[in-house]
Amino acid sequence: MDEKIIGLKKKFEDELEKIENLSDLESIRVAYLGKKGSVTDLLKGMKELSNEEKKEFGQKVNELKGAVADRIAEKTKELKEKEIEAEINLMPEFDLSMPASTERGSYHPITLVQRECERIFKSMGFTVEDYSEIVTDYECFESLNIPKHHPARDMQDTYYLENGQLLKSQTSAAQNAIYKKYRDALVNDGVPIKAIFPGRCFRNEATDACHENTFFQMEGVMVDKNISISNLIYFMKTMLSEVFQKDIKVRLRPGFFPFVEPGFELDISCLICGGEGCPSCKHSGWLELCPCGMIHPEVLKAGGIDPEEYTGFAFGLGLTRLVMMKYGIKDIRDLNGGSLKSLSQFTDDE
Ligand code: FA5
Repeated sequence: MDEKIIGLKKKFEDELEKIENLSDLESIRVAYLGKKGSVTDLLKGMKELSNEEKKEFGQKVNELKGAVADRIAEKTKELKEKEIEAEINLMPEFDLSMPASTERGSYHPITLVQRECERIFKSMGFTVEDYSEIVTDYECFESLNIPKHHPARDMQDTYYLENGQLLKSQTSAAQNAIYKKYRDALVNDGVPIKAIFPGRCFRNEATDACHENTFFQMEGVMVDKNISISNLIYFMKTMLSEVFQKDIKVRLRPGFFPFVEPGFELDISCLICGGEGCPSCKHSGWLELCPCGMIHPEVLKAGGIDPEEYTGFAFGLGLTRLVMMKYGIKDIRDLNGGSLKSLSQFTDDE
């Protein structure tokens, strides 16, 4: 029986020597130590032995089992180290002494204009709020006086998630949360709510020179006692003259949004064609830039604010369109195109 053990051990060592990868090593482990493996098989021949011999032979088989297991563990370690070494050899070499690239990136034109608007509004006492891109139906529509099946929803078809949430179609989706966040300070301490919230919006849109399916807006709200349309016009005018650093022709016309009453469309004379008409302004000479209005009493109520006591204005600036006008970009799609060559024309490396 001893020769059997010695023979099997030699056979195992010869086979182990030739193994070059972990999967072959696993096969040899099963062939020797598995339930039907050669080492386990040795025990089957013990029936003919005396009790004393059985004890001695069993002990030797167990020693063989342990030795085989140890050799497999050693080989596993060796093969794993070889695999890591091979991976390292495949990696490109890094020369840590090489000087860093001197080419610097630049900010996207939308980022630059957004920061400029933030600076202007902060200087007028507004806080800048951040808000999620994924919102609930309540935030985007119902809290804004747009119940289910309201026709105003047709203008803002967007992308829905399986859980019923949606990619926000307008920054107005943050209004309700902002009112709830600041109403205590308004009611208890008399601190007016003055906030802007820039953000990315999404709409299921047929794209053209002035429509994208992904674009930026910047919402602004102000709520206090005795806020009127004159306050709204003052802030809009200040913002536009600061952004453009020159006189801009604007027009205010009635506009319908269920969350403001009265509502307005604030258009600016197209700066691409000087008001003559071009594809960027749909040949009208005017570009819809910043709808606005006095916040609807139902919207204030949904935000926990008493509309009998407080009034406010809200606006939804089309930030991407503002960028087009500021830099004379004729096609809105260039802003999302990701071409560094064309974008770098409009930016400076800050
Ligand atoms: C709204 O989204 C309202 N939430 C704005 C608002 C806020 C009204 C507060 C009253 C009070 P509208 O769908 O018109 O409104 O979009 C506002 C601005 O976003 C537009 O004037 C335009 O400048 C910009 N905009 C809208 N859709 C697109 C689009 N597909 N691509 C690029 N800009 C767009």
